[in-house]
Amino acid sequence: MSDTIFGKIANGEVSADLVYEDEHVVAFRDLNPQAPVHVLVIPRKPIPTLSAAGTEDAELLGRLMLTAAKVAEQEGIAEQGYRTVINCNAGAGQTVYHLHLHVIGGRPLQWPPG
Ligand code: IU
Repeated sequence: MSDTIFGKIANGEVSADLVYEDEHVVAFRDLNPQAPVHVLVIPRKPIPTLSAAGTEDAELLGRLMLTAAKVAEQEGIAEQGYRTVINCNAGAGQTVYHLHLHVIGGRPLQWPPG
């Protein structure tokens, strides 16, 4: 259940700068922020990566998205605009194998991303 650092954050074994939590998800500030606001939203359930999620996770995936929007409101970046990103597997830059949604904002964002 807690074999990655994010699993340990989810179960409270490792501390993080939490901005939101409920029984399903936890949101905390990224330790190496890429923008003035950079929050990671994770499920408490240790799904390793997006492609490992199943139809049984549909509601949980929806909760991740809705939490991202809630965090953006809370952080004051909703109106200006923000980006949500899921890096899936190594080729996309995933480094921690506990599903996480990046919420990035507070500065102008370029498209396409690198
Ligand atoms: P990625 O999508 O797997 O590349 O993102 C992992 C993120 O987790 C990355 O932005 C790291 O800065 C961040 N992070 C963290 O906030 N705290 C940690 O203990 C570790 C990584 I390890």
